[in-house]
Amino acid sequence: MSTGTGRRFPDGFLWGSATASYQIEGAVKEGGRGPSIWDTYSHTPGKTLNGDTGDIADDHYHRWQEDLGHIADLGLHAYRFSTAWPRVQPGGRGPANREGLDFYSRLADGLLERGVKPVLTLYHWDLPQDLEDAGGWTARDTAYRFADYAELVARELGDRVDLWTTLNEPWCSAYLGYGSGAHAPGRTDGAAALSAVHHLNLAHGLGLQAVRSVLPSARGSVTLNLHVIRPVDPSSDDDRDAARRVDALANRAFTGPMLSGAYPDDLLADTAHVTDWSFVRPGDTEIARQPLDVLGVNYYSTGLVRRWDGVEPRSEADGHGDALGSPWVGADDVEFVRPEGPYTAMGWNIDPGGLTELLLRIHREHPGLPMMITENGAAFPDTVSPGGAVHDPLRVDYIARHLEATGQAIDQGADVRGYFAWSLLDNFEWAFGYDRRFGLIRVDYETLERTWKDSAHWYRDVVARNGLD
Ligand code: IFM
Repeated sequence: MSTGTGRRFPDGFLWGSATASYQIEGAVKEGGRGPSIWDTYSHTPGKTLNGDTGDIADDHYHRWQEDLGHIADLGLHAYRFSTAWPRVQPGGRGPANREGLDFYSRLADGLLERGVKPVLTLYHWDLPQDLEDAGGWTARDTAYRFADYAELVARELGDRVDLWTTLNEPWCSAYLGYGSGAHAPGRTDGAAALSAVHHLNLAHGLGLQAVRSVLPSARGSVTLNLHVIRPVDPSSDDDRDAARRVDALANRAFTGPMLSGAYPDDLLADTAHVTDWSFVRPGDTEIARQPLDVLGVNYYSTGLVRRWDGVEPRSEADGHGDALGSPWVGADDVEFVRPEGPYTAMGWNIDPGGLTELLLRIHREHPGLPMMITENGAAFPDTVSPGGAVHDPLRVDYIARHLEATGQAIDQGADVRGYFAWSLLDNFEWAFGYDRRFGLIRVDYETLERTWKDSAHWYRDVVARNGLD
């Protein structure tokens, strides 16, 4: 296990941990909350492992004060959480639900009282079901409804929020939600996925404009799960082209409009047989390109691709097919190959060097853009020892290696301002239900008792010393 590089981080480096509303709150029918696409999806037989739902989750809605205690005891500088759109606006439109806003208002106050900065994400996947019924992210109107919702939250929470993040991982919302169907709302339509990509980009721009219309000096961001994609054979033109195509879909479909104000030509050409992109209207990509104070980067693993010859069976690691559709819209001749291990319980490879590479790429392509690691962490099959402790050396090792990798990017010039461990608590891991545990703190799903894992104790020390031991 390698944790002790002695690495220290720049003064003012922001240490935090992250969660998301549907994954922890529970209380799905309380406080005037309306149904979201994840309520519908998780209650549809066969969609989640063991049929798990977020109905109770970590019961954070009732235990938020206890959870704030853990955040304070960890010594975190910041806490990244999301507001649930269907708690704030139950049907996704119209006036705010007072009880929903009050919940987040109390949370923000509680954080500030404990000296912790609230880092707020407006959308971490729980779209109000009524909006999905009207077309969801394939409907342009959803982007405008998102801006209204963003304004309601900004008016309520105002300058108590340190950093406003519009969307979390729009890649997942678009491609898993509408392409592969592995996430809510479970649609499997490539053209729909690409229109969702665009309406999410538009929503990001409109949402940030709406926040700043109320709070002109609001610090704004978006969190992307940018992919590090490598060709199986770097000397093969075909494999390099496969990597380019996946990079366009996964990364540049978002960084193009959001950071450069245009979709990349190769993305439009690669997907021309799927859609004509006529849902992009003049001026949209300028709206998507709002000044960002920070780019949120979520990183877990890397991807390996090659050109598929259409004859050999696809690798088991391939993201195409099965009962589901493909998230890789229009890239039918690209094959995903399982990278070298070791792997986490998600089956994801552990490759800290990919994080250094990613941070340096963003630094090179978008100089002057500060970044924060808004999620990084690992699921492992934790066990509780007879004395009640949870020894999770693999999680400690994973986080330590990724912190060192972050430090190496900083050494080479990347402007990385903070790190948020995913996740504060074990929680509802989407289609994997409660089976995969990412928390620094264990949640017993029978009693809802919280127990610090070794990684929580270790992370508290990292935060206190501003670096690795
Ligand atoms: O749990 C998720 C989170 O909601 C978004 N980023 C990845 C995490 C692990 O899968």
